[in-house]
Amino acid sequence: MSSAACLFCKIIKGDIPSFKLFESDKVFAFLDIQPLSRGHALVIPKFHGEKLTDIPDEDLLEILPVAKKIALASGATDFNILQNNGRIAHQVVDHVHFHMIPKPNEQEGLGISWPAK
Ligand code: D5M
Repeated sequence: MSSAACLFCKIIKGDIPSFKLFESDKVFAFLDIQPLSRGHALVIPKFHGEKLTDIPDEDLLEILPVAKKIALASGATDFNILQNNGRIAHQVVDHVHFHMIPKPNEQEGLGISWPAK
């Protein structure tokens, strides 16, 4: 799929609205529209590529620090970082994305207050 037709490229450009959490030259992060838990976020490279293997190393290097920042800002002590490649691996949107999925603490829940600072 070309970058022009890509849903997440349109979100990066602002042509489709999102709840933005973070933006830099290479990285964009926003809330997932179908959250598996409160605060479920997506961290994506601005570089358009369908799979992890399509993304230059220098762009990938900036992803995990942003996922870490957003995980910390979520207040979740427990969370999953997940990245799917290909239909068999449950990838639905063909622009590389890392899920940050907070796991609620049964006693305290999630005290999330977006946007991340
Ligand atoms: O996950 C793709 C994820 O993308 C899935 O959790 C829903 C999310 N999604 C789809 N459209 C949107 C919009 N418009 N805003 C925010 N989030 C969105 P995958 O790993 O490909 O299965």
